[in-house]
Amino acid sequence: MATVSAARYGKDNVRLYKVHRDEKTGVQTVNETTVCVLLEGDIQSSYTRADNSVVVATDSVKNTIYLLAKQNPVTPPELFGSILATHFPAEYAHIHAVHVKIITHRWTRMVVDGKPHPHSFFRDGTETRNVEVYFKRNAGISIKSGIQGLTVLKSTGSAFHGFVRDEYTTLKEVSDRILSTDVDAAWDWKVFPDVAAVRAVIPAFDAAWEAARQITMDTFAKDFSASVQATMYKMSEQILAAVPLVEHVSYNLPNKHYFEIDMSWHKGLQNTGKNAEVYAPQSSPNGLIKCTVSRASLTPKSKL
Ligand code: AZA
Repeated sequence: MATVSAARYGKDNVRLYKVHRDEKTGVQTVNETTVCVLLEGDIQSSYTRADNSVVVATDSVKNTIYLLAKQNPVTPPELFGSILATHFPAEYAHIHAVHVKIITHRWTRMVVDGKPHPHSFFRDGTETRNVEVYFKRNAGISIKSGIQGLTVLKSTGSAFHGFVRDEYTTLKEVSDRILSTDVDAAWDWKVFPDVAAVRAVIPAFDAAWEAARQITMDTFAKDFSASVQATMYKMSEQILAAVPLVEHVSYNLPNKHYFEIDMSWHKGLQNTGKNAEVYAPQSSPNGLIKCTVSRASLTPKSKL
């Protein structure tokens, strides 16, 4: 006998743009996101018996995202995600839990003639601010915020030595190397009982995103990196210290290798070690280093 042991459904890749027009100053502010909303509940019969009476159509889910965006603030995304996630169980008795993901794309205001332009923006990179909200009836609102796709590189100030050397090892120990990664960082907030509790700390969400981004870049730049592992732990510790409402911080960092090119075969040209100038960036394979750092007072939550 078969049974549905897990099911969720909804609309993904809902693209949303909202403008705020300040009538007094004429300054406009824009927000562009990609939203996913998936519903869970007493929906098994739609799978097992083709019972569509329990299905809130994914088209209606999309319509609801647009309507709630019109009727509510869409920033910070943690708040809009909470409004979306709590809407469906409030509206439909058989929907018990909702997963929301909001990806915010960058529109950075242009500086024109030395001044911030009132209505022109540019996409300064593929970095996104991501928020995942999970609401379950009687279990509160869980929010994970993060940064994805922040590509960084340092041309020195990184080493890697002292690792296991055995019959499988060919990697040379280095005291100076290039370090590059695409930052994927996330932080889990303590569970909020309801939307009112989320509203009560609205400024904390942007402040945490700014702090996490700055800590990531400052530490990447200033820390003499003994390894990706050691550097990401230092970043996580600082985010926990900076944002009291955050319980766990996770990093997921590819180690994007830049290989030296031995040119000695050509007239003895020196391009390795301290003479290395021309490198071959590698797209694959890459190292992948992950960790979750939690407040010592909490039971570690493994996300590895
Ligand atoms: N961590 C690093 O920072 N660099 C590496 C690793 C590692 O685990 N393995 N090879 N190179």
